Amino acid sequence: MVNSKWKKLGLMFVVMPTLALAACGDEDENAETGTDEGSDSEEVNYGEEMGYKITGIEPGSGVVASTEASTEEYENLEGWEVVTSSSGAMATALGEAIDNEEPIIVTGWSPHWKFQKYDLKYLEDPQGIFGDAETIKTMARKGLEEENPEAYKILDQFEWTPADIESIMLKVSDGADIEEAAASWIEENADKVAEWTDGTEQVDGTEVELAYVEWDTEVASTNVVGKVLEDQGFDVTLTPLDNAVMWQAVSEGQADGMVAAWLPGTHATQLETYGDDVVDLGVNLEGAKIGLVVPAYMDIDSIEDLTPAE
Ligand code: PBE
Repeated sequence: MVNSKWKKLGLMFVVMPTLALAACGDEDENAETGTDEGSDSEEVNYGEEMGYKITGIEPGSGVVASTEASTEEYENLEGWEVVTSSSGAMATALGEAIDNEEPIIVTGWSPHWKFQKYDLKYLEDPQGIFGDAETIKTMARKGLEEENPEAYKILDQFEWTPADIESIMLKVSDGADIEEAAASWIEENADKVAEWTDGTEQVDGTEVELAYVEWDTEVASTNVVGKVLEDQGFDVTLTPLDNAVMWQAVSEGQADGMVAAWLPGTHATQLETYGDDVVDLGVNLEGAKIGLVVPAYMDIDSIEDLTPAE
């Protein structure tokens, strides 16, 4: 599979190298050391320890937008900041914080391998800013059904479960190559894949282009679908883009489709902007969720347990 020609859009990710700051906080005034403030009390001020920063991911992500909204809506998050970077940088910061048993709040989502690797919890969200259960949906460009019916049908029939996608994400987080992990999942799940290709014929090099964002979930799903298409004889291009640009690309027909639409909440803004110009092929995964995620050792349960910045 080829990676794209779209660099000209200039909208690919800029991965900011500032990740570590979010995790460690620039002020290293560990409450545990208890130097200034007699902090042997259980009342640890996590906010202060974290510099009132939430470790975000890509700026265009729905979960970052919701987190920014939460800092406006929750009075107790007054003065908090969402530091954006990339999904990879967030995962690194989370791992480092856990190694050091430091507090950290990340913009999280499920399915995700982090829940299999670490003991984590979602903070309760009494105001419902992060929504409830999410699904992941597939969107195709208008005209694909007529112009490339085999690809359209495979995209339409693609669906799987959190356990399926997590098994791939976990391997990749342990260092496996995504193309190899996708290929071996496909081999081990031939029955499921046969349902996706059911009723379609092999093609001979027909081009198909899928847009995606480099979130772990979408890296896994897009590579699997891409490989299935390739095995059916397609000439596949996978194009990593910013979230809004992914939607735009499908709506304008520059990409044939994507399997990365998080709804009803996470990408509601993008659906509103581009929804009339894409074809909704339905849910490909049930049981997704977004929210603020912390290590289980942190002694808070709700967003409302955090305190305003001083
Ligand atoms: N995510 C993963 C995306 C959707 C997929 C939750 C990081 C987002 O927030 O837009």
